[in-house]
Amino acid sequence: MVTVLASLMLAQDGFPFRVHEADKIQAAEFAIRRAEYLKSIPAGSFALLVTNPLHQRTNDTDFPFRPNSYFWYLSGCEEQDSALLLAPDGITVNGKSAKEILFVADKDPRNETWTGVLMGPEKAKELLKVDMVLSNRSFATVMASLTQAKGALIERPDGLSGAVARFVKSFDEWLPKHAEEKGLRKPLDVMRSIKSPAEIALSWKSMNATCNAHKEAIMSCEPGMREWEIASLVEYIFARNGCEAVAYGSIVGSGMNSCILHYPSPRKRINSGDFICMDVGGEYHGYASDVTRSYPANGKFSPEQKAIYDIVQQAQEAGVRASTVGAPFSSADQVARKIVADGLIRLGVIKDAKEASRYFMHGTSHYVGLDVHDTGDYGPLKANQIITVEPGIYIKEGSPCDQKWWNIGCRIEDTILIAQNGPVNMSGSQLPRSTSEIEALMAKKGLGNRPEGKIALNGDPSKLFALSHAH
Ligand SMILES: [Mn+2]
Repeated sequence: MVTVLASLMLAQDGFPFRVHEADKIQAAEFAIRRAEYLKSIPAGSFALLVTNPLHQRTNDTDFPFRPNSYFWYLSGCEEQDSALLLAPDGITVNGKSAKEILFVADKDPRNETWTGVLMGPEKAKELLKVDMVLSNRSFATVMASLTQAKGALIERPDGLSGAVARFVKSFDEWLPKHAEEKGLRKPLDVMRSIKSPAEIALSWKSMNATCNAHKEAIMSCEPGMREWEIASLVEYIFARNGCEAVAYGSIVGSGMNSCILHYPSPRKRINSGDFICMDVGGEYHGYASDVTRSYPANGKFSPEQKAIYDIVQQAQEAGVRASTVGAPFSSADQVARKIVADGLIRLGVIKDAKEASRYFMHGTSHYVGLDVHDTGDYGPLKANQIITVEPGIYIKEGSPCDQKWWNIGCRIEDTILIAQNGPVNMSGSQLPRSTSEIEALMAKKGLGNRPEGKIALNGDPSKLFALSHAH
């Protein structure tokens, strides 16, 4: 319920503001990004970036707030109800001109009692070092006064609410009398795809937390557990290692669920003999990890599970090797797809390479950054981009092959830094991949096996009911 306050407690330096986390991207780096991006905005135009609205979960409760990635990338501002205006020829407010204006919520003691301390414009200017910071209540007036001929709202959020709804409304009122500046998002997409040293450092921390969580989950897994026990354990280890959030909903699918690519609700009981596909990643100060490991619930690969796994592992390693500076974005996909097809033919699962897409139905790579599916131009790979390599084979029950292969869903995914000297496997260097390494890890106990973590039901609930009707 009090998610905003909870995240404020991470703050250091005695300030209750989240921008003061010691190892976050510094205000100076955000200023460099804004200056760089301003060069892509033509004179006479502006770019408007708004943060995400708050989304309701159910009555009086909201989903945890997450800033919009484009907005965050250029401002460093993590507060709700904020927006950023960038215009290379300046915007004049009260006789002063600025190329960058950040709008934030005013201080409001009543509101802050419920949802946490706000910076207010003055403190925001000091902390975030944006040229001009104004109250978000002045947004509509500033927007209506803009003389620029063209403008763009970089990303239109859905489920509009609060100040974000008002920002978008003001933009929509401005637009019909002016023109939309197309193409302002692409240069930002490309900028975001090339990571700075500070971003790579945060990604590395995100990867550390994620690999730790994978190891702990693999060690802890035993038949009889529920899928969510593993998912919750993973998320605790993320938090324990500094991640504020999950980068995406944790995927822990056992048995038939291992074949559901984005399995959303891990509820099934895990049975001995089940194969598990676990795709989980933490978010550390905004930076996502995306890592998948697949393993047998009982700690021993069956011959069929091992045969499928070995093909995926071979495909994945070839895909990683193909991910070099200058290579087409699809290089990893091409080599991985060929190995998967050849392997499935060898096992007799398919007869022709064309059938392979029935069992390997997703792409092999995507960019990773502030978003788990991050931005980029999907052109030749460039130094300091971060991508995944994640081939898989998923053989659903009822597939046209020997039923000994059914319900094996296997994906191996690592997050790779495209370095000048070759690919760096950020997660794979810390986390077992071969079947023998995974079996050795599963032979150990993990945090989830500690007996004191599990309690017996205390008392008889039916007696409680009797008690409440005793009079
Ligand atoms: Mn992925």
